[in-house]
Amino acid sequence: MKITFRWFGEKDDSITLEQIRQIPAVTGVVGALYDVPVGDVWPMEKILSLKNSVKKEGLELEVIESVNIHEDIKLGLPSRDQYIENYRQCIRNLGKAGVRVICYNFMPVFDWLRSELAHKLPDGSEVLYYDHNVVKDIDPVKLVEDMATNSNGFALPGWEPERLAELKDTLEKYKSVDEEKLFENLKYFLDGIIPVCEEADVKMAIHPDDPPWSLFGLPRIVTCRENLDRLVKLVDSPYNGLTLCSGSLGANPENNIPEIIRHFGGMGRIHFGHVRNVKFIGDRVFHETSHLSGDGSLDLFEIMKAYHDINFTGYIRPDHGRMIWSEKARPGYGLYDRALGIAYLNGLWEAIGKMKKLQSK
Ligand SMILES: [Mn+2]
Repeated sequence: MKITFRWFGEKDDSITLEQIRQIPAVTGVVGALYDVPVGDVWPMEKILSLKNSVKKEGLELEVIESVNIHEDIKLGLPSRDQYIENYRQCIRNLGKAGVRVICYNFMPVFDWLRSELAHKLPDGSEVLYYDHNVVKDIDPVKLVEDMATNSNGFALPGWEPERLAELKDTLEKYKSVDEEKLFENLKYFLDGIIPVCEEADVKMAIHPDDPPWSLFGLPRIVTCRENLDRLVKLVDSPYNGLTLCSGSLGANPENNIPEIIRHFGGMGRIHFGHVRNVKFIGDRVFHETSHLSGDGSLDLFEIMKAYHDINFTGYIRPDHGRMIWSEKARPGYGLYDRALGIAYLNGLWEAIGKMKKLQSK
């Protein structure tokens, strides 16, 4: 496995490349261009400039998270063909720059969602928290309106209050898109891009929906093993693969993460692993934790052992961490707890490998 660390760029991240480089075993950064509007082609010179700044610090830029999908593609509007064409060019440009994996998601309208961004745990650390009882009765338009006053701590990437009119219009358009239609639209997108991925040697890795269930009546399809099975068959190519996010899929206790890793990893369809832990509090109520198995509901030893058993050679990154030691950073993306997470994953990996050697003697 190759260990990477997500970085939001010089302007948007409190963490420096030098700090990332000093975390044991990290060889690469997971980056993105944040100033290119969704749907546009990523310009070659901007990609190369990002790559060069990462390279200068002795790190690789082989994974992009994310190249976001324009809403018209998810909705299946006629305008999608132009956006798919742009995406194809984007893949070619990234491939030329040495990028091997693109992480993306296919969640309608909203990206990940939490009901609290800084929930205090007894030890004083702060974590992301989700309570479906809070979320289920909220009108999404009101939710974005409320963000203006910042009264409830929600963060909805990409839905700033000034885009409210657009949001109402988009929600209206989704009334005719159910799960079946969304699968169809995903297939249309994949049919358009996977041949280019094969030429450019860039693997697509879809990120599960977070949380893995429907919100605000909008369809969500990247939620469980059964749907992932359907997804990898939409286009039967190794370039149509997965970002296996243990914390997103794992928010539903019915998803057996080690088993899912063995299944899809055995098929060669996992290209990127996000590893983190969550703690179940109740039905569709959970919070994030440190990576340690004992702190959450997922067994990180079993997860790392599953990766080891499939001889995983793809990319891994620690996912969200807690906010600790008075660090000020974007929620989930502080330096300290993610670095602790990596140290722990390194320890598990080394121990699993050495135990296997001992047992084979
Ligand atoms: Mn993730």
